[in-house]
Amino acid sequence: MSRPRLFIGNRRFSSWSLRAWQVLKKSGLDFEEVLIPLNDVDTRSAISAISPGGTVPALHTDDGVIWDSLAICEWAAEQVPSLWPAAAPLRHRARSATSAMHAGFLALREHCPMDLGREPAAMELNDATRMDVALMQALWHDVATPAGPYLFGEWSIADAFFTPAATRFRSYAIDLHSEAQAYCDRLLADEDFLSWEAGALEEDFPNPYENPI
Ligand SMILES: N[C@@H](CCC(=O)N[C@@H](CS)C(=O)NCC(=O)O)C(=O)O
Repeated sequence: MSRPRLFIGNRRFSSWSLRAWQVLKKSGLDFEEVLIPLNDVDTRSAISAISPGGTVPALHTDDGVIWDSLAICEWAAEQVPSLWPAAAPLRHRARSATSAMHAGFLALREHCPMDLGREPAAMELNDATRMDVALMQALWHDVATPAGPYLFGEWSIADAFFTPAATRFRSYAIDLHSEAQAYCDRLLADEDFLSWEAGALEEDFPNPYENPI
């Protein structure tokens, strides 16, 4: 079996790539990573050549291509089931919370894009974004297992899905309840996240929000 290849976007901006990459790291599975710079004149053709969905992350395995972050995480969990909580009720909650993040919180995602190079600074939030911030904190409060330390006990795919949100709350200096802030601090102290972030800060690609193509 050849090494799976994970195609990712810029570490600084590609929140979907971060999720899949962090889960593959936690899985302990061997993989190779290939970075495709976003917001480049060649980006579209480069991504289309490796991803039927036209997006990164995309994972190439001997069995074919998986081109969605959650599908890549599920591929990893097929081999390393501990990426989801072992107890069925927790696992069901973890999958539900993960799907909520994968499919929702659009205002927060659009209005506060992940930018690991941004100096934390507050900005005016619109109503929809403020609602997303409140809803996410309520979701965490409702689903979290008190045992901790992560949302569902041990670190799981759900925590990978919320890590980019934690970076947004920090980058845009968004006030959180103390419980939510403590959870974000834990996510941002994760060693794999810190390694991704260090790589992001070394990147020298144009900022797509300042120089859109
Ligand atoms: N639902 C997809 C979303 C992936 C996505 O939107 N990726 C962005 C980068 S973060 C992308 O590839 N954009 C294409 C482009 O910038 O041309 C997933 O979960 O993987």
